Amino acid sequence: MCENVQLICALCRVGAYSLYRRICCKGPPPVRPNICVLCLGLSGVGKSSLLAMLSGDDFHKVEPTIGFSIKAILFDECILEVKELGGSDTVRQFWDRYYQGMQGIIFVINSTGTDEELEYAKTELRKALDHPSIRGLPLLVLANFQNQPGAKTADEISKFMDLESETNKRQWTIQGCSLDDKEGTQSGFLRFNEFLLDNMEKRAAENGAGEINRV
Ligand SMILES: Nc1nc2c(ncn2[C@@H]2O[C@H](COP(=O)(O)OP(=O)(O)OP(=O)(O)O)[C@@H](O)[C@H]2O)c(=O)[nH]1
Ligand SMILES: [Mg+2]
Repeated sequence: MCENVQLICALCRVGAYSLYRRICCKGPPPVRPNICVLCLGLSGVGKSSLLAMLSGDDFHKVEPTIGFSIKAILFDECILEVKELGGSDTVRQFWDRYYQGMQGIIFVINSTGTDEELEYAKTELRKALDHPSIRGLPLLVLANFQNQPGAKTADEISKFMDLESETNKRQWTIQGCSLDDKEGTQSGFLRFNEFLLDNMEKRAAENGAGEINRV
């Protein structure tokens, strides 16, 4: 009789402990991968403003970027460490010094630009994409200034930039965006993040490294 009571008490203790573990001890959430990406584009196309908007900073106060600036943007699935390079002529000639070790590339375009300005942007984009350190990296093109009259759509920009020719070389996506459209801008990043994580997994498998944490 006494033994039965002891057994029941022991079972109750195990049950209570399991319940306590289930409710209170879920353990820390899995660590999100930290991914380093570059943000390029001609001067004044809105790189700093969009990055400030996404990280919740005041985007009305941005100054032209001298050299480079780094911003961490938190998403559910990863943390993007974005290195923005200034787009002025003097900084642009040194862009390629920053390519080493990057895991993805964001290219911002002013969709209201003239054909001449867009040709210029296309030449700079091509130059970057053809660089050996950038080869194969996922690409996000942001067709910014969609809140301005006369802006070309993301489809029109995609055709102009001949992005289709990248399809066999890397995963890419284009997103129309503006400072008035945080949600739309974020949706482009969510697709981009998936590509970045795919690419990380692919590279980890090639190098025989362990799995990455995918939340
Ligand atoms: N109307 C409108 N203005 C924008 C938009 N995005 C950026 N701007 C404005 O464009 C100007 C230049 O923006 P920046 O973010 O400094 O541009 P940037 O590409 O970082 O320029 P650099 O750092 O010089 O290479 C700022 O006055 C922004 O407020 C947009 O979507 N719509
Ligand atoms: Mg800037």
